[in-house]
Amino acid sequence: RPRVLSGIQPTSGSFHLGNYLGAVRQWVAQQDTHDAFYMVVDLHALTVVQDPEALRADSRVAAAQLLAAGLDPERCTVFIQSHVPEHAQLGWVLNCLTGFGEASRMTQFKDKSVKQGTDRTTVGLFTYPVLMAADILLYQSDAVPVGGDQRQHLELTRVLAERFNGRYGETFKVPDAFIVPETARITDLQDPALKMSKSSSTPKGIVNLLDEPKVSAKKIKSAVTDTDTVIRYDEENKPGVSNLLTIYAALTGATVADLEQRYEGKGYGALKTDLAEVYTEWATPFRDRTREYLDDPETLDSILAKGAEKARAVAAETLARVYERVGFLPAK
Ligand code: AQP
Repeated sequence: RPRVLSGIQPTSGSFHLGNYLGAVRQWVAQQDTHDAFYMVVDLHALTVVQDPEALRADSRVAAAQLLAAGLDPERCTVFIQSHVPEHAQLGWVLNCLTGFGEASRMTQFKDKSVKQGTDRTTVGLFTYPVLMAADILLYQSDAVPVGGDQRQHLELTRVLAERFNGRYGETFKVPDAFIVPETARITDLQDPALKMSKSSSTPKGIVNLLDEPKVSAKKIKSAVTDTDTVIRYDEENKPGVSNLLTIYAALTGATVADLEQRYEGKGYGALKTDLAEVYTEWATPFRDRTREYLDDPETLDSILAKGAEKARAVAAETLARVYERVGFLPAK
């Protein structure tokens, strides 16, 4: 079975609809076709200021949401990144293989650092993509299911894998990004030119999966569309409507063409009302299941402990090979 690995940050508690449709939904599908490793990336979360207690709590909330979304610890490995120290250890080795200019060209870093200002931007945020490369390469992953915003980071991962292999001999598998084009970029409900995002969306533009479904339904109903009335997929001229059609199709399994036909001659109001209902039907049991996992932290922690053990077995093997290849003296 080919192997996949991916991760999600535990920040802000709730995942948003972009995280789910762009990434987590694929993870659920791939647990039956792949040897799958999925983690809550708390080391990555630390690249911006976190309240320690909130981070600890949010890591459990993130893990509970992954399970509630359908990840089954019997069919895949779910763990917390900081439980596997090899991530940070390989991250260091790869930092020493990455050019400063190369890291400076990462657009997500550029965007975020401009927004925050250099004084508030950490070196951790700068090396985030290198740690992400370590995450992926440790598991000899064949594919990495992510949203479109991670494409450039995946390209860096491939470059670093090839560079290491070229310098020290074949060590890492060179992974491919797995990006589903239809849901690669779920956009902000209020500004469809932007991606739906924890750090830049306004509260009205983002659908947080753990919010009261009523609150999210209201946001969907007041999503920005356009002055036309035709329900048609056209990313360029009708980005708001196209985003709603994408979400609707992804949540129901209908095709966008089906939906265009179903809503022919109907107004945006009908589409939004129906989508609000579809979303509510999906989100209500999702929230309930998340709460159930959170109500039983012992079971949750034991799932995560088993996941970390399985992950570590693979990660330790890769790291040992890397340490030997780069010339570290083995500890006796
Ligand atoms: N809008 C999106 N559409 C499709 N996929 C998305 N992802 C994020 N936003 C969208 C994908 O979700 C996965 C987890 O992402 P993350 O842990 O990196 O979460 P994040 O980056 O903190 O989420 P945000 O909202 O994008 O945060 P900020 O604003 O901080 O950058 C990834 O696979 C990602 O591609």
